Amino acid sequence: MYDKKLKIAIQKSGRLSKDSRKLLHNCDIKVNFQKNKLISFSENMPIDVMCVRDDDIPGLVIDGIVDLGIVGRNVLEEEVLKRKFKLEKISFKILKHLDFGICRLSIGLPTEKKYYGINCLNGLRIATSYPYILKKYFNKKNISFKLCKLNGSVEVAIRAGLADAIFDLVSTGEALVSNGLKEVKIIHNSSACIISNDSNLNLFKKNIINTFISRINGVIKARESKYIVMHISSSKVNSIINLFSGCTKPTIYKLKFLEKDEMVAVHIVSRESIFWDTMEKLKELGAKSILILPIEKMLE
Ligand code: PRT
Ligand code: ZN
Repeated sequence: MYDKKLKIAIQKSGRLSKDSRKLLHNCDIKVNFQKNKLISFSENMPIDVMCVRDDDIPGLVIDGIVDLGIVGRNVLEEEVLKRKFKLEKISFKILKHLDFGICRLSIGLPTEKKYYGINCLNGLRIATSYPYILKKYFNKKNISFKLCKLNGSVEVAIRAGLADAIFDLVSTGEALVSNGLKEVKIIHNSSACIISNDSNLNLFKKNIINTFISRINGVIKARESKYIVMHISSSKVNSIINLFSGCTKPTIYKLKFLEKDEMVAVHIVSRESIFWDTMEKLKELGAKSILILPIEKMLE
């Protein structure tokens, strides 16, 4: 049967779920999420959203059960390595790296334990939920270790006498510190990404995906950009533009209430956040009525 609905898998509840839903919302994909329902339908696009555990998302995409998935690269990499180890066929594509779910997989040791390089971990028992990523890295470095596979509470494994070291996700590092641990080596950097099973897509679905990705690009660009409005003497316009690297061509309006010095209104889209020191430099150049505004959407 010709499948006319795109299926997207996102995390049901957890660290990626709020941002994944927000991303769909910002791309104007309206979904009426209902508690405890596996599948929710979009009201305005031919899209179904499947809410599942994050660990299931790579497999659902690779096996072609859904077309797209939003998942952390850590979970994706672990599933891919596991399937490669079992000599299974893997087909998927990372369509877009996203700017949320940012974290890293690191080795943690008790604070008092001395660390003098990766070789000092040789032969230790290491607790982790990510054995395949750990094994890949240690094999490359020719280091052996004993595995303690845990699906949660990894940071208490040392205190519980289960392991000598841990290999776990770190974001701020507070969880490590509060468990008497220190981060000694980052092995894998991660953030959320969108993956697709491109071997399974008809033209109709490909078109919806292209629209979705183009909207995501617009959302991300808009989030990183600022709209700046100010009044300034026309002789200072070039100095102003030089302050904003990567800004698009400014729009300049002549102001009617002219005095000796010709004043203009300058509108600029800056690709970067604007800090107070830039505002102060603008003021030093004589700019008045400076406004920095957020941009909601951008399509170029
Ligand atoms: O139920 P389900 O299986 O779907 O969820 P889960 O419990 O397996 O995952 P969840 O929701 O905890 O995390 C989902 C994804 O978010 C992870 O796979 C990562 O891609 C990403 N992510 C980003 C993180 C963190 N930051 C993070 N800090 N995942 C986990 N943590 C843990 C960390 O290990 C520590 O225990 O959060 C705790 C606090 O971290 P610190 O360093 O900020 O103190
Ligand atoms: Zn999980």
